[in-house]
Amino acid sequence: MTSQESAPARLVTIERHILDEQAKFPDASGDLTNLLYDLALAAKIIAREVNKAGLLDILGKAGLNNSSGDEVKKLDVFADRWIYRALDHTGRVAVMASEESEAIIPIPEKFRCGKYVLLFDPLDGSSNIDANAPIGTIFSIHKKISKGERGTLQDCLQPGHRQVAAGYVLYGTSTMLVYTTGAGVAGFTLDRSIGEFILSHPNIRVPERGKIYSVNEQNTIYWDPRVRAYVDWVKQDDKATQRPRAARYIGSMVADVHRTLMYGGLFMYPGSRKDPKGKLRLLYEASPMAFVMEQAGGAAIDGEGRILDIEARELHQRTPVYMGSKDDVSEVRQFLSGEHPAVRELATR
Ligand code: AFP
Repeated sequence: MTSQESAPARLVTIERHILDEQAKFPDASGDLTNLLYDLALAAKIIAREVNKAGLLDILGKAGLNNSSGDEVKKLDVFADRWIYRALDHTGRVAVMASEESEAIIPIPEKFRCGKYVLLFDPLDGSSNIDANAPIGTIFSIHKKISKGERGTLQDCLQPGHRQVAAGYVLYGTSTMLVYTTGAGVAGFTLDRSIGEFILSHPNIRVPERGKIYSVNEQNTIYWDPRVRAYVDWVKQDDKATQRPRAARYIGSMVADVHRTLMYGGLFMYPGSRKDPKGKLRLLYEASPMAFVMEQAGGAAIDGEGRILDIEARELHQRTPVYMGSKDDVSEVRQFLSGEHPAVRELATR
């Protein structure tokens, strides 16, 4: 076999893929394409730091708290700054918002504003950093809707179904970037030797039914009895409904949702007596991941309706999350609404 014969049919870099996608829209200015490039570049820089985190004295607490009161580690700060620096001067973004900042992040006056709005969680799952467990970056892109030149809070508080693109970067055994622009989901793996994200998972589809449930069961005592009933039910033995299901929980949303995309199943972070809206943030976590999940053929709800239809009232709003395989989401929805026979039984006991 010659070396030409053994070479893969076509090596597609993320740049090539984004450009090919743009070509489907003859009126596209290229701004979104370039914005996604910029994010991919920031992701490579963050991946580099995440990878040498154990070697450098970058680990450890920065002595700050983010606006949601969580502990901030140095790598969060690093990731936050790099995403900002990759985008602030490009003329493509009108305003940004980060999970790490209390208020919106304006574009400096000296730079031109563009037509896009970027919301991001720079380093999600950061409590896993010291354990070398997977962490991720999540991003959500909207079009600016306010009238003036510079973006406003109104631009950031749009419902998820108006996103023009969303995705995440998973810093795990390898670094992957997964994104959607509303026409399916594609995944790219970073080839460190050439510094390029290469298309490794074209057209990702989540299985319609999964065998895994993923939730922090420490919160069981605070859950609504219907959530408890569902989690008890998935552990029972019944071949016909593919039970018992396996439990998997990393505690890093990007990693838990990525596994759910690959293998199917249900990832959930329910509301509870302690935290009625759960823990996850609508704009930085739930909404972009819901867009990806739906585009891969799955579903994402807050227990009642689509996460993508939730009206955002504040930047750091939280929402309960149930996302994954369509059948699994519809099953948990039946439990939560009280329609499932197993819950009706519970009510008559
Ligand atoms: P950290 O960034 O503080 O580690 O939080 C991660 C996260 O926001 C999300 O990625 C996880 O799914 C969720 O919190 C885990 O929360 P619990 O630790 O309460 O299970």
